[in-house]
Amino acid sequence: MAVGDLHGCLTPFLSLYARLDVTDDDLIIFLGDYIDRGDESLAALEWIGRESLKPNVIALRGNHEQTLLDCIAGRFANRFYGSGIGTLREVREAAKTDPTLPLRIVQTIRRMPLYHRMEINGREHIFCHAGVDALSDPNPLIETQDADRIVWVREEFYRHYEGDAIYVVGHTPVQFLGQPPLPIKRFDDRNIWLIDTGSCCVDSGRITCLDLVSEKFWQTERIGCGSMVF
Ligand SMILES: [Mn+2]
Repeated sequence: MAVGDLHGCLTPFLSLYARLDVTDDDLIIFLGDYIDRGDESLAALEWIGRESLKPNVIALRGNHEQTLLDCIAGRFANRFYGSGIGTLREVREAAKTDPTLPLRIVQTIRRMPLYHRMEINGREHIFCHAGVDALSDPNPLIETQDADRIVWVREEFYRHYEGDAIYVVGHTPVQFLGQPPLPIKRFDDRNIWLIDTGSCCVDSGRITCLDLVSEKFWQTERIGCGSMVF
């Protein structure tokens, strides 16, 4: 089961997740971007941090986690982190009573892998937050990609990727591609499942969970209330 971008909307996600009857035999892969834009960023990050310690849960890293990590570690100036200002404020406030919090956040994010490869129904699947840069090579090896591209790439991936492995990604809300808020299979006739359905970031936004074995999916109610500009 893959889970698309949460973006700080933990409560609606957890009420959906509780209804899915997930067991220890199910492998759950979260595609990243747990934080920013919604108002439960810190709670979402702490929840995914605990959840990712379970052997059947993989929490991948998104560009928002990477940016938060870079800000806390001082590699990235906070003023450039527009959508994360609220999250940084939340962290700074909570750290006053819990001084180990920033270190715990750094450890949680450092533990998040960039991708996961596995076979499903006899086909190779690669799970990651955004994709790979396929502009000059239509089937690049994810192992040789810069971490930055894996969590940030957009058109260079979904307009140019031509490989046989099926990518399962989030990062770009399907609504931005002129689609209704449903997961997209074989985007633009490529081997890409795109399951970021906007969360709270776009007007028709919701959070999507997709079972790759049965191709059934589940969604929260519409939680998006704003129109985002990326
Ligand atoms: Mn993203």
